[in-house]
Formats: sequence, C-alpha cells, structure tokens
Amino acid sequence: MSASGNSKLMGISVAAIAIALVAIFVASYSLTNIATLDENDDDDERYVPQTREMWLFTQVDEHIDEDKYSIPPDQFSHDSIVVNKGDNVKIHFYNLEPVETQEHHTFTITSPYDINHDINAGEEASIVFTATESGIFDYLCTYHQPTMRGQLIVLDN
Ligand SMILES: [Cu+2]
Repeated sequence: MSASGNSKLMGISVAAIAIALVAIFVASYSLTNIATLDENDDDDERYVPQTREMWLFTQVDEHIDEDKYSIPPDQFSHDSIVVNKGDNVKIHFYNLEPVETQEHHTFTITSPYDINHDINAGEEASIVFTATESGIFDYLCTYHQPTMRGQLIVLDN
C-alpha cells in the first residue's frame, strides 16, 4: 500500500471516530434532558389526596305540586359534589323527614362506586369512599326520581 493510501485510510478513520463521538454526545444529551423533564413533572404535578367532607340533607320543595306534575318534590340539599381523583370523600347524609312519616331516602351511586345507603326518617349515615375513578357520576335517591339526584364530579388531576 502506498503512503498516500495509508493517509487516506487514516483520514477516514478520524472522520469515523469524530462522527461516533458526536453521536454519543447527542444521545447522552437527549437522555439527560428527558431525565430532567421527568423530575420536573413529578415535582409540579404530584397530587396529594385530600379528605373532602360535606353535609348533605334531604329537603322538600313545597312549590312542586306532586299531583299536578307527577314528580316528587324531594331533593338533595346539594346537586353537585366536586372532588379530585384520589380524594377520600366523607358525606354526612341526613334524612330530615319527621320520624313519624317513616319516609326513607337513599344515597345511591351505581358502578364503578356501587354505593347504596337507605336511611329512615330522622336518621343519618356517614358515607365514606375513595374517588378512584374520574368522571361525572349521578347520585340519586332510588325512591324519588327524577327529581332527587345530583352529580359527583371527580376531576382528573
Ligand atoms: Cu328520596
């Protein structure tokens, strides 16, 4: 092999090494950036679940003529409950009907929460659950539809 052939080979080798070094540098720089972004995401967005406690009452709207409109006048005192996903929810539910009426009400949410508390007149219950699924879910009294209902709103965080 001639001297000029050797120097040509050497030139190609140097070029190859330079390209390899650049590739390694770019790859490690990208990985560093990805790792840094992940760390920032954790710091900014990790949500610490809260306990959301509320007091919910039965009530009757005297303006609703049940015979005329064929709907019950019964309602919940709140028509929405808003929590974040992961929160521990504690609802103190009071049936305010006079005891002698024996008028039952329920606090019911179907799947995925599957909650059903049937409360007699003058009684109360604590309903405790974790808001594991985000979305909008109806809560209702199974005896007084369609008026006695509200929405549990679980925000995705
Ligand atoms: Cu009811």
